Amino acid sequence: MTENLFQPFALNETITLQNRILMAPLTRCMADDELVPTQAMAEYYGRRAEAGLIISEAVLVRSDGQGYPNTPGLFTPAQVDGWRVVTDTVHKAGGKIFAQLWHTGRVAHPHFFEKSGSTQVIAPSAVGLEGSLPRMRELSYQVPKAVSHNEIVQLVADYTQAAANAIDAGFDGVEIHGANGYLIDQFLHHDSNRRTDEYGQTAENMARFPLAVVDAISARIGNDRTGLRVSPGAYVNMAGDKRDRAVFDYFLTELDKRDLAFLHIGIFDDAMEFDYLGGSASSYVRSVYSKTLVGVGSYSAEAGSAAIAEDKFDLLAIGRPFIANPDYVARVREGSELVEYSDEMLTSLV
Ligand code: FNR
Ligand code: 8K6
Repeated sequence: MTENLFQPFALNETITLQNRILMAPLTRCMADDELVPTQAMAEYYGRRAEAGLIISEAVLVRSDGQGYPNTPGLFTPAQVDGWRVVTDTVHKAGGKIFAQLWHTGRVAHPHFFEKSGSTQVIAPSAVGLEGSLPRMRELSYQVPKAVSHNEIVQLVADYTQAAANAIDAGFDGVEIHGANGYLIDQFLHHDSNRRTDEYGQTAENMARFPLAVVDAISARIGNDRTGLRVSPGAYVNMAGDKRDRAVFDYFLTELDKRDLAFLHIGIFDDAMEFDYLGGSASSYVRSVYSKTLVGVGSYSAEAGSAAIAEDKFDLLAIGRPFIANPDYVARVREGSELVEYSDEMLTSLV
């Protein structure tokens, strides 16, 4: 039983989705060396246009946000032109697509961006990640530089310009990547935010930069075209801290006043429970946030449909199964069998 997934869903007066299935953002590391999306990427997204909404793979708002090879950007004219081919292809196939706007903060590495002239990794505080980069084992994470107030103002401007570039490139909107331990999330957790100025220590201060990004982008492109992904439960690139709960209680209450297109949970498995949240990330967010919520994380179509029927969230995002099945939506609608995902599928764009 998955019928409710095939009901249209109005995000707001501007955007109505043809069904409740989102393609989750999936980094594929397949842009060219100038971080421009390719024709193969356009075709890959075009094949998935039956999703109610595609969220693009994470897209860099500026060069020093890069922490993985060949992740696309939205900060040069060539990148904007490349994305226009992608959005045209998706629109011609009847779909909708948002760009996920990304800066990795302390997860960045100069190996990827030193040719831009900068070698500095930035973050809220000078607290590095342990260990080495995935599949780049000779590189270890650096201790970042704590950003100054002026650098924070510049970051807000760069996120906002990237959002305007996304609209210019034909995207239907943007999802701000506030999840998974990257820059925005680094402000929201005590593990990575040790600041003593107006961006640290209290819930209001720790939410200041994330809310500034949300508000500046909403003012530039419209709150109806702005979504946000969050990870209140620390599970990747981050250590949890029970004090984080108060930060998210405040942040989510503020977001509730803003009428964004949607809020989206950032998690790999929604069965994961966090003691300081009193349960799963989605159940916690649902209890504090009253507007449109996207659930995700190791869901089958059947389990996601049941969760929607039980009002645990409103829309279902699907990640790995969408890599394995370009025609995921049609297969679910027709009840045909799915190809099982495996990590080897990450080496090519099918
Ligand atoms: C991801 N995920 C992810 N999340 C995100 O916010 N931005 C991204 O660019 C990526 N990239 C990415 C790449 C790959 C290869 C995987 C497997 C995952 C997380 C993804 O959006 C989703 O939350 C998880 O995959 C859980 O959903 P599924 O796969 O269980 O349906
Ligand atoms: C947002 C960027 C992510 C970048 C890259 C990708 C890769 C990963 C892939 C694999 C899959 C695994 C699943 C399990 C994850 C658990 C997280 C703690």
